[in-house]
Amino acid sequence: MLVCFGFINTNAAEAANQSVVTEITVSLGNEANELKFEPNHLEFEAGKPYKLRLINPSAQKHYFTAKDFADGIWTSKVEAGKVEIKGAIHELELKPKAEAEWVFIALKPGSYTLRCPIAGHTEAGMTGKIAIVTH
Ligand SMILES: [Cu+2]
Repeated sequence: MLVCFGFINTNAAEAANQSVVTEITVSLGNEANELKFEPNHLEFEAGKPYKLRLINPSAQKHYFTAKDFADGIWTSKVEAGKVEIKGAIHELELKPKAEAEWVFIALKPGSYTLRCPIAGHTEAGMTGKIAIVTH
């Protein structure tokens, strides 16, 4: 599944979108404890701000690991519970029922790999693709 978060039809719409943070939710695992990211294809537009909401509805912990992607964005902050972390980050671990928000601007166009490095999870299909595109 390809999820495209851009929806630009006119220059006016583009101008209106400039200051709007696009929110995206990605689920790490699910309530059935399947080992996958939902969605597992993400697309961001270079130069635009995003709030990536990560949730873990499953009964086990998972990681959101995408180091090269993390190097291709400018992280403003990560918020989890009452904690706010400023600056670069490469990997997030989410315990069962946890959630976190990653606020960043997509910068470097490219195709990046997402995975959960917990033993057996990548092998079981807990992987994804992240694209940063230019329009
Ligand atoms: Cu996992």
